[in-house]
Amino acid sequence: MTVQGAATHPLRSLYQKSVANYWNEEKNPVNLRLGEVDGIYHHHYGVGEADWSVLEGPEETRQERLTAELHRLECAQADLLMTHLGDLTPEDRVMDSGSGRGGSSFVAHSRFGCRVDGVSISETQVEFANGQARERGVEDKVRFHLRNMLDTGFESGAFQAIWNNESTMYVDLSLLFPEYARLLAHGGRYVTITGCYNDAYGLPSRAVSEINAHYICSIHPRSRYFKEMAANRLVPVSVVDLTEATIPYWELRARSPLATGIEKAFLEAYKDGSFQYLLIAADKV
Ligand code: GPP
Ligand code: MG
Repeated sequence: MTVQGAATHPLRSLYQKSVANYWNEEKNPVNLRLGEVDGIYHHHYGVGEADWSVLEGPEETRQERLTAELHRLECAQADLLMTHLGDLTPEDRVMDSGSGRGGSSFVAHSRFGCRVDGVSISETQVEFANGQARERGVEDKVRFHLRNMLDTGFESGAFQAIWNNESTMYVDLSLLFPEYARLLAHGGRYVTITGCYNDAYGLPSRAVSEINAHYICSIHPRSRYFKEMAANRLVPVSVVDLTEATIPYWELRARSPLATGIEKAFLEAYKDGSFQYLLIAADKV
C-alpha cells in the first residue's frame, strides 16, 4: 500500500496503518461486554480496590457480577482523569486524543457539559462513537473525527483541555506535544494516564516487551514524558503513581472469563518494578 499525505489522509506511516487495522478489527469481549453495562465503552484499565465478593455467590450470575465490577473500576479510572482536567464549563472545548469507542468523551461531557472532539485513526471506532453520540442525543456537543493526533487540523488555541487516556504509547512524544502546545489555550490543561517503563529499572523488561507486542505499541520510559513536556511548554502540576491502585483490576480481570491473555504480563511488569501506571497533569504556559 501507499500512505498518502497527512493533509488528505490521517495515516502517516505503515505503522499507523497497522495500528488502525488492529482497532478497526478489535472486538474483545472484555471491552464490549463491559461497555454494554451502561453504554459507556472504555479502552483503558481500572483503578481502586476491587470488591472480591463478586467471585462468591450464585455461579449463574458470577460472570455478570465480575463484568460489572471490572466496568466499575474502569469508570473510576475515567473519573479520576476528569478530576484533573480543571474547572471546565459548558463553554469550554476539550479534545479526547485517541478516543476509542468514546467512553471518556461521554464521561467528560456528562460531567462538565463541555464540547468534546475525539480523534482516532480507526474508522470503525469513529463510526461507533458517533453512533453512541447520536443515541445519547449529544451529537451537537460530542463529535468524533477520523484524524491523526499528531496533526489534527484543529485551530490553534481552541482547547481548554486535552487528554490521552492510554494512547500515548502509539506515538512519538516529540511529535505529539508540539501539537498540544499549539492546540491548547494559555493555561489550558493536559492530562495523560499511561503505562510507562521505569527508568530506574533500566530498559523494557520481557513483560513490558510482551505488552508492546500484544497491542503493537511502544511504551515510553517515564523520563520521556517530562523531557518532552518541558520542551513543549507543558508544565507538570500533578504526578500520581497509580501502579498499586491498578493491580486489583488486573488480579480480578485475570480471574474473569473475559481475560485476553495479557493479564499475566501486566501483573508481572507492575510487580517487578519495570512498569508504572501514571497520571500526569500539566498546564500549557
Ligand atoms: C487498553 O485498551 C489500552 C491500550 C491498548 C493501550 C496500551 C496501554 C498500556 C497502559 C500499555 P483496551 O481496553 O482496548 O485493551 P483490552 O482489550 O486489553 O481491554
Ligand atoms: Mg479494555
